[in-house]
Amino acid sequence: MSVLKPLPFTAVTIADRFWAPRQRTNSETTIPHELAQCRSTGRIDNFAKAAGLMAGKFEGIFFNDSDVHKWVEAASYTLWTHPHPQWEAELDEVIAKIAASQQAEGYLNTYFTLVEPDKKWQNLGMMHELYCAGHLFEAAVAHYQATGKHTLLDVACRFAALIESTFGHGKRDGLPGHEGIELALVKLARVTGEARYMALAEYFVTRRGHSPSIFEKELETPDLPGGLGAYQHHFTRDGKFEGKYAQAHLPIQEQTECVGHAVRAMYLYSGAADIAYETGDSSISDALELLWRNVTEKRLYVTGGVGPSGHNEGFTTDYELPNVSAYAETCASIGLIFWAHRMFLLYGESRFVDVLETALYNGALSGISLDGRGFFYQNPLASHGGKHRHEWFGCACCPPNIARLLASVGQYIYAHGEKDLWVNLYVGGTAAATVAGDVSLKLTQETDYPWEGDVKITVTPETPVTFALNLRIPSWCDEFEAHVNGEAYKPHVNSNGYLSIERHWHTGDTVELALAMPIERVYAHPLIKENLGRFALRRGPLVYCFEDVDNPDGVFQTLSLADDASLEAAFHNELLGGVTLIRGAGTVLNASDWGNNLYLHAKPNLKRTDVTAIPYYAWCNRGAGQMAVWVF
Ligand code: FUB
Ligand code: ZN
Repeated sequence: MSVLKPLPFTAVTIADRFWAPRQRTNSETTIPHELAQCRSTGRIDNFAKAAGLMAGKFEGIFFNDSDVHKWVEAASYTLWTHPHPQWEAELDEVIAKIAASQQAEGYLNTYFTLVEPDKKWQNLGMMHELYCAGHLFEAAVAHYQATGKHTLLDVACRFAALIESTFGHGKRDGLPGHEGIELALVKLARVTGEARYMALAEYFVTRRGHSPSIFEKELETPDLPGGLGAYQHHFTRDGKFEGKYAQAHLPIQEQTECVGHAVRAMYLYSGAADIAYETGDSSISDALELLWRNVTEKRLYVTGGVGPSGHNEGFTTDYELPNVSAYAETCASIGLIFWAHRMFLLYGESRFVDVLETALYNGALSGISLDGRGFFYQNPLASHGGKHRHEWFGCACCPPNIARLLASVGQYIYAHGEKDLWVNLYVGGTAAATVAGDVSLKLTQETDYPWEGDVKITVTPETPVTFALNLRIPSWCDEFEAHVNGEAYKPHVNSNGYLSIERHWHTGDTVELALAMPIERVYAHPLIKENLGRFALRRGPLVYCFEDVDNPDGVFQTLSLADDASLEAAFHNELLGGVTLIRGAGTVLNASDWGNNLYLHAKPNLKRTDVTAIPYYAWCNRGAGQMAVWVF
């Protein structure tokens, strides 16, 4: 097992034509838009009310604080990438209200402060106090890293100290019903050096799933805040407490299948990977490997979406991956990115980044519109036309989650070990790193990824230095060439999936990597029933889809491409913010062939038509229409 570290977002700048414009839109449109939504829905006022700064009742859902915390996290990263004095002042103002709402003992949750002050920590299974705390901690760490200010970090530490003195071995037995605090405590521990936060994270990860069940016991509490109804998902149909919904059915070391609510699961596995990383506990990493195999071999959408069912917002059974009804929550794909990143840091293997990349460019990115103010909660793989993007949601976990992901995407590009450097994502820009112990180095990436697979990397160490530059060869890439300082480099991909170039590097040394990016047809396992006889198109990291607006001929659902149809990829600057379209000849059924007949007795003719596919992430940006990832 290797122990790698990511280059933080503060060490990376992005300058390309894919991510840089998205980060700019995030900064100029999404961040202000989301703040306005948090304001108009009473989310910010809830803090002012809890602080006694204004009169009034709590507004909204009991975990609305978490949306503000995620917004603070996103805005903090954005201040680093796009400094903006006005936004810094607005952020400071929001943080001041959050801080003012903190109770004397350190407690911070506006719902309980305003609505049920005597019932704190009583319904951990459903009422999200620890989940909201986790998002607060993540926001505080990001704010501190981006601005150097302690304003929110101090608040987070006071609350973390209270939670730490309340829960744990020899203290009160308690667990979050919605995970997230585990990975947040790890971040807080790393930035503050406080070992007790790490120990608490470990307790939350490892106590889960042991009997007696904390959640089952909690049900005996008379007059539970939030009521019993909220617990419904924890029970089987015959009324037995089960715990799968919140991954509390088995200790993490014994879990082999991804179950229950998908966002909860992704956050738990991320926190567990952090603990395995910190402690070296192989019983946890071995279980995570089994869980990883379960999700990637049996429960993952081709887009990197997870959790097909709206019923539990989560997992069902192996191979059940419906298209139109796919839930595939934006937050779940984001959670998968968190988990995949941590698995890479644990194992140093590119297979984890392959999944990270797929979720990033597809299932997560589809969650936000091109103009930065329209969101998806669910990310289906087909639509009959009724699916719209929304400016906000009553339960608004996804919009600020995608904002914080976009603002911090720099942290997923590079990693370093004690000596060497890893390039995981191909994104134009620069990175500052230290290699071979203590040699500072600048690295510049030039690329038009994801549209083209050519990448040029220039290495600028402060003094000549020997180390290995590990370039990820994506699993979708069957052919590539590499040149070092213009000379062909013998391509040898190591068993971890990297082209490892170990040499004595001098200022200005270059590596050119040419990843072949053909259009590929992807076929689903036959047990994924809806996709039988169908295929999806993929080019490089991008999964494609068809929209009826580009394919208006005939019955959209019958769109088909011949086996030998030649497909062409070409970049169109004028469309959808600039995208590579895939075009080719196909066929479609013509409804008009039926005339006034309900049934025909002769096999209908297929009509020849030109077919156009767009990147999946870009769908539903021209109004709601029909869409399909899988076609015949
Ligand atoms: O419960 C908090 C968040 O709201 C979950 O992660 C989402 O699935 C949504 O239910
Ligand atoms: Zn969400």
